[in-house]
Amino acid sequence: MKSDPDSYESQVGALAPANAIDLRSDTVTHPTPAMREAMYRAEVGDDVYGEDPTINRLEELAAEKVGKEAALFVPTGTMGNAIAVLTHCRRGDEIIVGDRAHVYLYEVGGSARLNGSPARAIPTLPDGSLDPARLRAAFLGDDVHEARTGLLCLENTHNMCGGQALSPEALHALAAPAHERGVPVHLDGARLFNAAVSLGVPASALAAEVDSVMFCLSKGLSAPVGSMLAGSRAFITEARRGRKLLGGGMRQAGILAAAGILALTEMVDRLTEDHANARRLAQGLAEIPGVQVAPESVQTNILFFDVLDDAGQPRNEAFTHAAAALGALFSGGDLGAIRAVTHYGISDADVERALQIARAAVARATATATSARH
Ligand code: TLP
Repeated sequence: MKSDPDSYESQVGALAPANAIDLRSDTVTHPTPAMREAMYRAEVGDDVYGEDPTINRLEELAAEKVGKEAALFVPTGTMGNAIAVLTHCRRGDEIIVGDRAHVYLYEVGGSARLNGSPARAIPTLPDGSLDPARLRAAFLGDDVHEARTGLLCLENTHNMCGGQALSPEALHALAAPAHERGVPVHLDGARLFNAAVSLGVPASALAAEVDSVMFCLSKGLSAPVGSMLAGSRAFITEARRGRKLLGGGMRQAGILAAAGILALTEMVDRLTEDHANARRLAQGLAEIPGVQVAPESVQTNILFFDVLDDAGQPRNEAFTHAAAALGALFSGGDLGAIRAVTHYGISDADVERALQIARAAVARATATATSARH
């Protein structure tokens, strides 16, 4: 999951031929030709003064899409989530989060480092929701020995749970215990529009039960940079201060916002193609002996699978290296499974080629294991 040059994903990328099919993440998408054109023509101003007309337009559009009063353009999803913690919590308040959440696993412990807010991690269930009993027991604050709970963080779609989408009803069930105790709820909706398209509901229905939501314009929506944080007007006014604190006030960033506007207006409906490709990929993988995958559980653009040799031993790393050398890049998840993510730029034909490569890579990975045992 890391992006430093020594990381597993980067090493896998370095192994690959130049025209490799890159299924490591939807973060690898490039801007569309229309985005490049809009970026070239974008009107700009100093956004720290609130004077960039393109950013102002994007912020209004984003707020409207998720049914909130206001929104803020931020450089990354990680910064959007960090600002949510800074804005909702007093220093030292705990946050409740799932133990497989991106906020917990892959954001450098930001809540603790930036706000002195420890994470109380409770079990993430396979559908991306949280164990209800553990959630109810996790709220603190009545006892003088305890820190106060400042925030509940949810994730939709859930990355490490294979892109599972939480419905409005599921979100309601998770948010209600927090709201009963006066605790705000933040949604890491990096892939909120994948969830919305998959469930056939507007994104605003998925944000209705939460006090703030972050979603990414990059990833599946293909903007080169940028995420949005949305909430009440008062929340966003304070969040603007948090963004400045973290160094995220970007001045003439309307050049980036121009691509973000197209991400929201032109790139949402086509996510169904990515979802169909992920499903097809999973079905094809299921036909390869030695691959363990559950195609019926694929809801959006992320899937996980394992490669086992004939003794039932995992060969995931050997598979990923073999596939990279043959021209298909995969990444990994928190529990060691192989991750594939479909996105803009991956065609039906790429899926078929990736399946051919996967078949050959399984043979190589499992043959190495067999010969190593003899
Ligand atoms: N996810 C990346 C990696 O960091 C793992 C990926 O390849 O999937 N929330 C969720 C649910 C995410 O998946 C990500 C990125 C983020 C937040 C952070 O977004 P950025 O990369 O813009 O900081």
